[in-house]
Amino acid sequence: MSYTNDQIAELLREVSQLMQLAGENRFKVIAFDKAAQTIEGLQENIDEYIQNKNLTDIKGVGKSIAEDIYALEETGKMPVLETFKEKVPEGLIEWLNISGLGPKNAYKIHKELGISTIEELKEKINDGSVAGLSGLGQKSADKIKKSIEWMEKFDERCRLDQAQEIASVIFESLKNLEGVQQIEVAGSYRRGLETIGDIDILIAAEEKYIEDLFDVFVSHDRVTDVLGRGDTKSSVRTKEGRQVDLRIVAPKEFPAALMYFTGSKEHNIVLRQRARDRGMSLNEYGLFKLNSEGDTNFDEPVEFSSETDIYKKLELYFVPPELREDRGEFEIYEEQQDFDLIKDEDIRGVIHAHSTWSDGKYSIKEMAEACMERGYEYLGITDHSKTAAYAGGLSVDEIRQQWDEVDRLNEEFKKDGKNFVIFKGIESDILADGSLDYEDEILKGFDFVIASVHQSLNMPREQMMDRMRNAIKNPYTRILGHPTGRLLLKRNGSDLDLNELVTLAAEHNTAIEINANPRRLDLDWRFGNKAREVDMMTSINPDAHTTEGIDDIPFGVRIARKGKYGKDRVLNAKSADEVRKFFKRSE
Ligand code: DGT
Ligand code: CA
Ligand code: CA
Ligand code: ZN
Repeated sequence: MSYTNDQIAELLREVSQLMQLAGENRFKVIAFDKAAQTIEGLQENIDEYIQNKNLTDIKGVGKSIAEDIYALEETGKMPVLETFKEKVPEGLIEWLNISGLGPKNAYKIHKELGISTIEELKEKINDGSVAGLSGLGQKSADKIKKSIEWMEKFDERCRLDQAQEIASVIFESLKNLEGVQQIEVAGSYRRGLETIGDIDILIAAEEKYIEDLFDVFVSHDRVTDVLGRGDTKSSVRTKEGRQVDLRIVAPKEFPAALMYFTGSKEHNIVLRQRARDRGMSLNEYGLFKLNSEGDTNFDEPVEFSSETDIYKKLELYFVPPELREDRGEFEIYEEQQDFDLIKDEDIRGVIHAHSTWSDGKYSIKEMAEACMERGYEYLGITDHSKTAAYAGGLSVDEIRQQWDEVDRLNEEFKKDGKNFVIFKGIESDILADGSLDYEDEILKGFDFVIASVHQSLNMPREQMMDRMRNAIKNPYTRILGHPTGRLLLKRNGSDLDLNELVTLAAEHNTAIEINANPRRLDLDWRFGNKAREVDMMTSINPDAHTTEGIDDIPFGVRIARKGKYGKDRVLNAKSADEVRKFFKRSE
């Protein structure tokens, strides 16, 4: 086995966190944390040090940590981590985020009360058990309680897929209830933002149904706390720690309320101004004429029956929710109804998927069949390249065998009359200097190459830029994979000037993928305007490691919509023949 610098750093950091919770000596804790930091910032590949057995040459890596890393390399396990994993349950790590609760006390509470989740902790604070522990007392307990409340109130956001899981369950539980005329999830969720603060649900119902609807909502079995309940709005917290707001409005107000609560705030501000410019006032209740003093005249409503209607009154075509960010959508929808903005149904094939040849869970054939079942016309298989040894990257020999397998499968599909083709691809690591992972002789044999960074993501900006520029300019690179390497809410990506890279990619007729894995969604949609301006091609890639991973594509489509990609600029919305042409650079 071989590991990246980041992977090893992450493991060391986990050790230091677990050590804190186990009440381990402070200096040991710091030692692991420091080592993690150094290794993360290391220019060289740590593998070289491991092979040369000179890890202790790295400043901050002492003998015992070095031994742990050698052991990891040999056995796939880090002994010190295993020891502490046994001592401390994983849920406890989250407790470290509670200010006012030090690791020592955290360990004490966990040990003496036998609890390890934040929910349990809250219970034990409320029933006085925490205050009763020696060395804690009521004051500490109150402080912890407060900071949990604070943490939850200003809690980090969650990913779109996590929000979807919660939103859909609650939506389903409400949609068929008596009195519900219309229901929609609004807010950032409806706009398809990559991370979600709270989930906003909106229902159109007559007043007499409101109480019963709220009763069902607040007693849903996902709900752990009722944060507030009023005449028209209730807020709850789910057991995942997410806040969900339910607003119930009069049916005739629904379109205006939906528009308002979909946001974004910035989009709404422009809409309100457009209304004023046309002698009207727009708010969450509706559209009204202005009186002679320029105030809203609630006695003179302007009729509408849908969001489209309201937009029309503001001299706009319907703006798809994903575009409501005040980033140029008004200019577009003043002029035209649609510009072939990419849709789920437009996607014709799957590009960027892994198989058992590297770190995927299914064979190429199984992946291909899963694509066919879903109605796709092609699969671009891209296992990892040789430098990504930790992910089972392919040697030159293995590549040749894989090519034979793909040829065989393609013949088989043809014989069976299946309209399906597998493209031979590779997800080549972008090495530190920006070069690809094989000799030209081999690169030439692929139908296409996705070039991705998997190691040393934290190089200084200029160095990282050079690396990426080289990768984009390489004639074999057809798609740049997850360009920043970010993991949403977990790790910032590389420090890059993406506007420049988007431009460069367009110049070299190379696509930059929108990695559809909801943990990545990288390239970020915010570079969509630049991409549109320079006519950059994208490809909405699931980076699937399992057959289910293919189903991440719709997340990528949402992000592509936010980035204003038309169907014509999405590679896998094209036919297999057109894709082949793009790969061959022969247009
Ligand atoms: P989030 O929850 O942080 O992911 O983002 P949103 O966009 O869902 O924001 P949220 O839940 O605070 O509010 C939902 C929508 O309600 C928001 O997109 C626009 C509208 N809204 C909320 N507060 C205001 C406001 O103060 N002014 C305006 N114009 N609109 C607002
Ligand atoms: Ca929200
Ligand atoms: Ca909200
Ligand atoms: Zn991949």
